[in-house]
Amino acid sequence: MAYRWKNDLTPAHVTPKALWLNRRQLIAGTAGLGALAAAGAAHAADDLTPNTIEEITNYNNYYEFGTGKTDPAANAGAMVTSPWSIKVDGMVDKPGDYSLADLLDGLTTEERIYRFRCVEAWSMVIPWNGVELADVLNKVGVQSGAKYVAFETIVQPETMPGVRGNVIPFPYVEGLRLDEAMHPLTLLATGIYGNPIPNQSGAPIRLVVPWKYGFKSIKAIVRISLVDQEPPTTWNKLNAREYGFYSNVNPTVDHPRWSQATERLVGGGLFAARQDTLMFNGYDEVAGLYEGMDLKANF
Ligand SMILES: Nc1nc2c(c(=O)[nH]1)N[C@H]1C(S)=C(S)[C@@H](COP(=O)(O)O)O[C@H]1N2
Ligand SMILES: [Mo]
Repeated sequence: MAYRWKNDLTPAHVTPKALWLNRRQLIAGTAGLGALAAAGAAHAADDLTPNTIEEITNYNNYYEFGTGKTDPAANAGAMVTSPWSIKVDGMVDKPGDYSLADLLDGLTTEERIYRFRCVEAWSMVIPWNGVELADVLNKVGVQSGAKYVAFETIVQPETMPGVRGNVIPFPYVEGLRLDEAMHPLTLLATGIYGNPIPNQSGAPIRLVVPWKYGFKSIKAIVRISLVDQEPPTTWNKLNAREYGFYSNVNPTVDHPRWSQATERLVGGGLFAARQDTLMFNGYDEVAGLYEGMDLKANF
């Protein structure tokens, strides 16, 4: 594993022991002791204490289930997440309708403890389990003309009150530039705290792009398309002035209606000070993806 996990893996002492063992087993079982040693050596100085599962699953944005922060927890229980099929199409060698198991077969599931920063200026720390999106893309074979990856969420009106209420246009869609999608920080998450990802958090599979605002991390993915044009994205279509395609976390580019310089850590307590928001949410290793780009114009 050549990649350095700056800011991502916490020391064992902040990870509950059962999860730590679980991670060791996952790593040892799939990639051997070399990977285990690399992961151990990569423990960064930055101690991220994950939010509790209660915090992570009771303060959500998931407009298919309503616009309130507790609507997803209240309403997502009836969502049908099995069987699950993902259409892979566009500029790929092996297009098709994959079952979730087939798409992930043979790939390494890892634990990644990431900061999560919503554009609304709240944040959490979430211990995801998932595979690198790059592994999935390499498996289906990206063709040379592809420049972007487009994603689509399931539309399940029977179980989704927000879809029936038409609160925003559905399906929810998102997209990444191909190099962003291939970056090793970019995950397709299938779990949190070592358990299958809860419905309100994006079951059975959702994107996690830790250096971008949370709305890029699309939930309940049923379609992944390799395309050569920048794909439409839900919040950009709704309000292009407020939500750009890139949406990299950037404390120097304010939202038109609020500052992005600081954030409120969910679960930090009533009297906790706001914390400074970091460029790229602290994931400086992605800076090279944007070299030469004006990040104020391409916000
Ligand atoms: N399909 C879908 N994906 C979505 C959303 C949504 O409304 N629908 N909300 C986004 C927003 S704004 C955020 S901040 C994150 C929230 O993820 P969380 O609820 O797991 O914290 O999901 C993103 N993915
Ligand atoms: Mo968000």
